This record gives sequence, C-alpha cells and structure tokens, in this order.
Amino acid sequence: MLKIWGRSNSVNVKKVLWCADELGLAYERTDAGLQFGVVNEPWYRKMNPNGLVPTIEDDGLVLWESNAIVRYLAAKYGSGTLWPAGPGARAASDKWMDWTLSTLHGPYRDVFWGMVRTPPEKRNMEQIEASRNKCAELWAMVDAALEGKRFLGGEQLTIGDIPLGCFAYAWYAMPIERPAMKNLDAWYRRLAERPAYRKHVVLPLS
Ligand SMILES: N[C@@H](CCC(=O)N[C@@H](CS)C(=O)NCC(=O)O)C(=O)O
Repeated sequence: MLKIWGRSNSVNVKKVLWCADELGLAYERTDAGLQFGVVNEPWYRKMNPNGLVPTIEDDGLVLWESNAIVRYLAAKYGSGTLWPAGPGARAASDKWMDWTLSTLHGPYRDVFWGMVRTPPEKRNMEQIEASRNKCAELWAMVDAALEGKRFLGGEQLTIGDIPLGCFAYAWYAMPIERPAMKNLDAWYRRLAERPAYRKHVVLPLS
C-alpha cells in the first residue's frame, strides 16, 4: 500500500493527500515533521536526505518533492483525469505547478508566516503588505488564465490545480485584504465543493 510521511497541516503534504484521495488510492499516513520529529531519524534521512515532508513509498519507489509526487501519482493512477492525455494538454496544466513553486511561493510564504505563524506584536507589516500586494498581482494572472474555464486545465481538475489549490485555501482563509477576482473566486468555490479538498486542504491554518 502507498505510504505517506508528513504532518497533515503542511501545505506540501496537503497536495499529496488531496491528490491521493482524488485518485481513490488507499494509503497509510505517518505523522512526521515539526513537533512529530521523525525527519531526523537516520532511516528517514536515508529515504529523504532533505529531512523534509512529504516523502512517499509506493511499490518500492521512494520519492520526495511534493510536486514530483503529485506528477508521479497522477501519471500512474490518473491517466486521462488528473494526468491530461497528450503532451500539450499536460504541459499547459503542469506549468502551473512550476509557477506555484518558482513564482508564487516566495511572496505567499512571507504572508503566511507573517499572518499565521508570527504573533501580532512581532509582525513586520510593511513586508507582509508588500508580499500581499505581490500575491494579489500573481493571483490576477491565475484569474485571467481561468477565464471561460472551470479548472486550469479546462473542464476537469488536473495536476496544475493541486499545488495552486492548496495555496488558494490559505489565501482565502487568512485575515487579509483580497481584491475580488471573479474567475479565481469561482474556481476556489468549485474546489471547495470537492470532498477530498475539504478533507485535506480546508483545515485550520497553523
Ligand atoms: N520542495 C519541497 C519542500 C518541502 C518542505 O519544505 N516541507 C516543509 C513542510 S511544508 C517541511 O518539511 N518543514 C519541516 C518540518 O515539517 O519539519 C516539497 O515541495 O516537497
């Protein structure tokens, strides 16, 4: 059976759990990271030398890096659903995974750590506000890409929606100002209708 290591409140673990449930996979999850420790155990470091979560083991394959795990599970178990058929359609969805990590992640992290993991009296509001503005600019790109579409890859949920969908939850749940974006708002509401998203992504922010 698929094994997943990682605490359930990690945004990167959420991607994998949501993906596995969308694919209807049976899995066994073990808490790891932060208060759970585990990540510095020699046996864990042997699987994942980064000492980070998530890590999976499937049919003898050990894998880390959440986006690579989502791609792997979708390619193996979600052909024609989460894993779009054909290289063009796949790349059009897949590019949002790289974009989330390379472009949105930096400013998102500043806002998330500032608003969720820093006590109010210690917050650097100037930096948080600059990063919030940057995030709003970036979400506007997603809003434009969603014009006339239900999901980033078209009519159905595909790999590109998964990392961004996890970041979107925090964006909507944090007590911050957000410009209204009609396509993004509708996409987020669509994600929130999915049982697997509600189960794994919509958790109190911590
Ligand atoms: N690029 C990696 C980043 C992994 C990562 O930074 N994981 C965080 C949780 S979101 C972590 O392990 N933090 C330390 C910990 O939980 O002990 C991925 O996408 O899997």
